[in-house]
Amino acid sequence: MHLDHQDSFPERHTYSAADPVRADGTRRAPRIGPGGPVGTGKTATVAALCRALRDELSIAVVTNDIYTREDAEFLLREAVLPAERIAAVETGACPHTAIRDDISANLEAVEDLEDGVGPLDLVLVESGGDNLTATFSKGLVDAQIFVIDVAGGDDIPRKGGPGVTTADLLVVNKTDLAPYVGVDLEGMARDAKAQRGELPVAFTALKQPNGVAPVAEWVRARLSDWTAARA
Ligand SMILES: Nc1nc2c(ncn2[C@@H]2O[C@H](COP(=O)(O)OP(=O)(O)O)[C@@H](O)[C@H]2O)c(=O)[nH]1
Ligand SMILES: [Mg+2]
Repeated sequence: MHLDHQDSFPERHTYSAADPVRADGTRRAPRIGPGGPVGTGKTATVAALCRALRDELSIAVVTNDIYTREDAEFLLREAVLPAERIAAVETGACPHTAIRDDISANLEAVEDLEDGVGPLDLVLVESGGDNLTATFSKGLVDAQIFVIDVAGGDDIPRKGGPGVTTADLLVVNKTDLAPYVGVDLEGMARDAKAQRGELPVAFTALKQPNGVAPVAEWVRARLSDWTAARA
């Protein structure tokens, strides 16, 4: 029996991009999500971005850990932002579920920060460490940064996966370690380009002074795009 499904498929319901306008009609802060495997430098990226941008922007951060508030506590200890600008979501499960599947706890944390210390210019939502397939729902963030590091091996860009191939920015961190782990940075850059085409890649050494500069520049450019879209 042949069934013609053309007119009979059910309507699809997916998370669409979160509404960019607040209830009062003003444009809300863009939400940028650093994700990537455990230990690559997501929290280091968030900390360095806060230090680089906090004098020019009103920033808030949401962290995601499985059973702890470790990343939020690190950011507090490092005093990258006042405590009331940092919120911790305990995912209780694989971190990607809270940034991709059921994003409600993260959305609530973002909204509480906006209500408590807003109006904000920028919200950073750090994913818990996950694997190469972990990506954010477009209903939670407006742009994603995928953080990998050279110590994970120079074959990671070649292995692909949605983080490496589709993130709005790919950060290859810990370039200072390249000589110690025998990694060819130019080869990594070629592989990343082959996977990503024109999408940008930033090589960073976040432990070095101003090592976050290429990522901070990219964030500034995203913010001016965001503001320009208001017109
Ligand atoms: N050598 C080196 N270590 C780094 C760099 N960035 C971060 N780290 C260290 O790598 C470890 C994991 O970083 P973290 O930001 O917590 O990773 P996360 O799990 O992705 O959030 C920490 O000990 C950081 O101090 C870097 O550029 N170079
Ligand atoms: Mg972290």
